[in-house]
Amino acid sequence: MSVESPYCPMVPAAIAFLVSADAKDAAELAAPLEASGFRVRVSKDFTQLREAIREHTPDIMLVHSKKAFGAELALYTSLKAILENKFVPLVVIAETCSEEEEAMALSAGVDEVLIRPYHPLVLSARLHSLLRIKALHDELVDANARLQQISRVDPGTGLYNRRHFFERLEEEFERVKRHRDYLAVMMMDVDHFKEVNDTHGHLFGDFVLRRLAAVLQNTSRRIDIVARYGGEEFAFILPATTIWAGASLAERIRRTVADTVFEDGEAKMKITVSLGVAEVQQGLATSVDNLVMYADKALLKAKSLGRNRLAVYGVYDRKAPIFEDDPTASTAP
Ligand code: GH3
Ligand code: MG
Ligand code: MG
Repeated sequence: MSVESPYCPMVPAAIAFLVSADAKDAAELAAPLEASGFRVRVSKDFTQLREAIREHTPDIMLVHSKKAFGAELALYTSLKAILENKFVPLVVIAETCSEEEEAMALSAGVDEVLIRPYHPLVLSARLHSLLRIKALHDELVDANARLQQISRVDPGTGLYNRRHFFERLEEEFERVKRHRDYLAVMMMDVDHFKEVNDTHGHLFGDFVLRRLAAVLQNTSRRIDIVARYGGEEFAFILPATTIWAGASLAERIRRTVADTVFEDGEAKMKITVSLGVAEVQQGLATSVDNLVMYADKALLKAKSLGRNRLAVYGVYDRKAPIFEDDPTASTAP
């Protein structure tokens, strides 16, 4: 039995978990729910209910309470807590209930208290009203997740954007300050990218950047954060990475990019990249901006030394001479 209206639509797949200690009561309570479109799964106590929730999240939960609420209040609160940020309406079906008990149940996290006997139409309408609120809540959670994703991602390449890069770098920087771990940052710039656009057009340029992003993602490790810093510049956060490990990753990326043929069916070309690496302890960076600036300085060095190479800030490397402003200069080999 149910009322159908724009405000009270049938929800064919709505799943209701019902807790009732007594099989006869459970059957009586389940019948009108099933008649108004719910698929009902019965548990005989809270332990069984929790097991059922672990297997599957219901759309609504109903608890049949035969006595004064008392001890059950804490169970209601803990039930809502295990569902974390999901909103699953919790309805108590009471045989008797004082106004005080009703208020306490609602304060404990219960969303609706229904006192028997009730008309099946009222039961159906109340439950559908809760499902309406749930649908709005779920839409909001989805929309927030989508917005959060959009706000982090560069649409041209699918990589993280500059804003997310700095957010994550701040987090990593705080972490290494506490644990005295290593943290490297790598900046990368495509060499003579203007020529790519000038020779094959901007659309091919865009294609190259997209493909390049995929190459960078595949070449770096899962824990690394790869971001588009802007234009044809990319930035990497390399957690738990010494300057030497960072340099070796930079060299792997340099070689992989140089070996890749960028081909979209019409045009075809190769590109090279220059990279600069800096590491917190090595460069004695005191802030995130500092660290990025050091990696940038190293990148400029790589550019000025002829491109298609890497440079590291603060230490010797095969292709990167030590910088004048390097605080470790006197101890380097
Ligand atoms: P260098 O080796 O010194 O880095 O030379 P370059 O040509 O790469 O550097 P420059 O800064 O002169 O030019 C960068 C070019 O990158 C110019 C700009 O139009 C192009 N560019 C930046 N973002 C995009 C993009 O999203 N799509 C395309 N197609 N081109 C872009
Ligand atoms: Mg550039
Ligand atoms: Mg460039």
